Amino acid sequence: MTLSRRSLIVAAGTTALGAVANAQAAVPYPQKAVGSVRTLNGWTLPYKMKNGVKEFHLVAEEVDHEFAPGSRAKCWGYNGGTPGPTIEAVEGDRVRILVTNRLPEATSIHWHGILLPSGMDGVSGLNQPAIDPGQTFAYEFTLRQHGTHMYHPHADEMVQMAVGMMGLFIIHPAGGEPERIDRDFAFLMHNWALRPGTFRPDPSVMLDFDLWTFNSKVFPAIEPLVVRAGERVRVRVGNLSMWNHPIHLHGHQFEVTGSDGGRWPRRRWRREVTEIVGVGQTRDIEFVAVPGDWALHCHMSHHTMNAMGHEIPNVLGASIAESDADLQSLVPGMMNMGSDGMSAHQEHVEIMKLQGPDNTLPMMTGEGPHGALEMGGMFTVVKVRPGLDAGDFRDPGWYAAPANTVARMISEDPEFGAPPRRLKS
Ligand SMILES: [Cu+2]
Repeated sequence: MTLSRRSLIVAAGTTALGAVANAQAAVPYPQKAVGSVRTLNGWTLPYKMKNGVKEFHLVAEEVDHEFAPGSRAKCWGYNGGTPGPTIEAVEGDRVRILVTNRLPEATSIHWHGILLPSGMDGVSGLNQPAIDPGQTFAYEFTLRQHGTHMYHPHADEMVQMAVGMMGLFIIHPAGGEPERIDRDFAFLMHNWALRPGTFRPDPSVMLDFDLWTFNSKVFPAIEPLVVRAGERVRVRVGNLSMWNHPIHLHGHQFEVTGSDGGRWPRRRWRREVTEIVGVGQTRDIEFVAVPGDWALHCHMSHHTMNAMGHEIPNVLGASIAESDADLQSLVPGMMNMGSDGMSAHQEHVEIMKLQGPDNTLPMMTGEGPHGALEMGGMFTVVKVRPGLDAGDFRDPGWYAAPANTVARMISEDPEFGAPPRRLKS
C-alpha cells in the first residue's frame, strides 16, 4: 500500500530529473516510478508481475562508466551501469530474479543479508553452479524481512566487485512505515584503483585506492540530496568497499534507525553525527531537515580526495624555492607543491590549467558560492530548502543564508587581538 502511494509521488517528481542532471550530476538512466527510494545517480529496476511473482531481470555486463567528467573506465556492472539498479520490493513478496551473464567469465549473485533457501544464496560452487557466459539463471524466494540490503557476485568476487558489480536490494515493511518518511535516499560506497592514465580499475589493489565513490560517482558528480525543510529524511548507506567509512552529516543530529537487520525498535535508535558503516554492512539514518547547505561525507579525509599518489615525500614546512629553481633547469616548468599545504593544488589545476595525467581527476576540486571546496571522492551536499514540492529533487542552487548568519572577515592583521596561548613547556 505504502509503496504504491509513494510511487505516485515519485512519478510526479521524475519529470524534474532532467534539470537535476544538467545542474550537477549526469544521471545515467531515468529513475523509474517503480519504488519510493531515490538511489543517488541511479534508478530502481522495474519488474513484471507473473502469476503473483515479481519478476526482475538483471544482466551482468561490461559498462562504460564515468566517475565524474574527466574520468571514465571500462567497468563491470548490471543493466548498463555500476552500481546495478536498485531492487525494491515489499516484505511478503515472492520475487524471481533472472540473471543473464554477458561477462567473459562465470558469475553468480549473492543476495547479501536476505533470508532465503540455501540454494538461492548465490555462492557459486557451494549453493549453485556458476552462471557461465551466455547463461541465464533464475533465483526465486519469498521476502520474509524488511531493510536495506545489497547484492553482489560470489564468483571471482575479488575481481568482479573491484570493477563495479554491486547493487542495493531494499525491502519495504509489509505494514508500511511506522514513522512517516518523506524522502528516502540510498547509496552504496565503493573504492577503485584506477591508476592515472588507465581505463581499467585494478582488482589486485587491496587498500591504496584512487577513487572513493557513492554509487560509483565522485564529488562533484554525486547528486545533491534535495530536501524540503522539516521533512523526515532517511539515508540508506551500504558499504561494499574495502574500507570502513565514518559517514558524517553536518547541521543535524541524526538517528541510526536500522541496518541489514531491518528497522530497529525505537529503544535501539542512537543519536549520532557520524556513523561508521563497516565493510559489508548497511545503516539507515534519519533526521528532520534543517534549512541550509549541509555537507554529507566520509570522515576519512583521504576518502574525500580524488586520485593522488600517497608515496610522496613530505615537504610541508620545507623551503623549496631554491631547489625548485635548480630543478627547473633540469625539468622545465616543474613545480613543487605542499610546502605551505596542498590547497594550491586546485588552483594549479583550475586556474593555471596545469595538466595532470590523461583520464585522471584533480585530487581536490569543486566551486561553492564562497570559493573552492577542495573536495573530491565521498562528498556531497544535503540541500534543504523551505517550500519545495513533494518529489521535487531539482538542484535548487546554493543556499541564500539569512543576514548575519555567515562567518565573516573582521581583520586582516595577523597580530589582531590577544588570543590566549598555552605556555611553552
Ligand atoms: Cu571513507
